[in-house]
Amino acid sequence: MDRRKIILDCDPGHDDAVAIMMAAKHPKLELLGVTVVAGNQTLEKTSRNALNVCQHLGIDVPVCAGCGFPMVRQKQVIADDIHGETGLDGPVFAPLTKQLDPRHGVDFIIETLMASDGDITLVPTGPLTNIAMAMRREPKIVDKIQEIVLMGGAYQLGNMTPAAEFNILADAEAAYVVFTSGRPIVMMGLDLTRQALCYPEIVDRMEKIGNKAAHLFADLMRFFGASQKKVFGWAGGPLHDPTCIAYLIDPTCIETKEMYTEIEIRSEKCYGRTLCDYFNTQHREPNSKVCIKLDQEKFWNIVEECIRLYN
Ligand SMILES: [Ca+2]
Repeated sequence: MDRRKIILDCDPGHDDAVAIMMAAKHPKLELLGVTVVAGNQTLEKTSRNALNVCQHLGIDVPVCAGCGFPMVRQKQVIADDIHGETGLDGPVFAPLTKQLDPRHGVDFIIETLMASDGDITLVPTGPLTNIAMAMRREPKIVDKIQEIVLMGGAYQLGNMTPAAEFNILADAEAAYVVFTSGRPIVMMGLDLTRQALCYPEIVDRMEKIGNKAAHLFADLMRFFGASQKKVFGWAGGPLHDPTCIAYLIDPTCIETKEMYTEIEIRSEKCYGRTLCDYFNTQHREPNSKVCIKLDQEKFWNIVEECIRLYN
């Protein structure tokens, strides 16, 4: 069986950390590298978090720091209310010895795609700055991208503003570049990821597996669940980013609908909205598969399967 080659571009982040955990060992996937972007916290912190997760779980792939600032907007939005001061509050890690790969994340994406046969899927689970910058710096990469499976946006309600989801709001211009690139996009928006609520009984179920990944999952999710309760009033935290990995492992766990999706970058109040044309009112060729429904039983089984792959 061919393993699907992926580059995970992330901003860890609790749910990003679980996405790294799931992507690294599954026999259906080949994780070529992790590129990091500012998002849930500053680039310095998200890079450190990515290294900590890889070191802790023995994941031996290059980790490359990318962009620390959005393409156009002046201010980096972070999510310290959800992810804490470090961006990955909760677990305690051993002193860090794993180092960043010397390549810039954008260069890593360009070099890896250019050397490929067009068989690499990009999996962005943070703001889209690195992906958009790579597309602008070397437009020849665009045709080399097999598919972009991303977490971001919403066809219904936002989480940072009534209109916008965090990853898209944090760098809407970058999202605009990606959604107008012409490459196939699968969008895990909040409508989908809010169906992946990690309730305490799920945390207990995974923790019982008893290996280092299971304990890390539990430490991450207990902190994350508590923040989600404080901010949104939910009893479980939505495991946003891992839905991308679950989809890559078994696409039948998620129902999608083809839509034309545009990114709003000019409005003051709706900046960062993903305008998904659910009813095809504009009669445009769809540019995205927007995810609608999660098979929760399958999803949690995939998460469990991934955790069990560790010693
Ligand atoms: Ca993320």
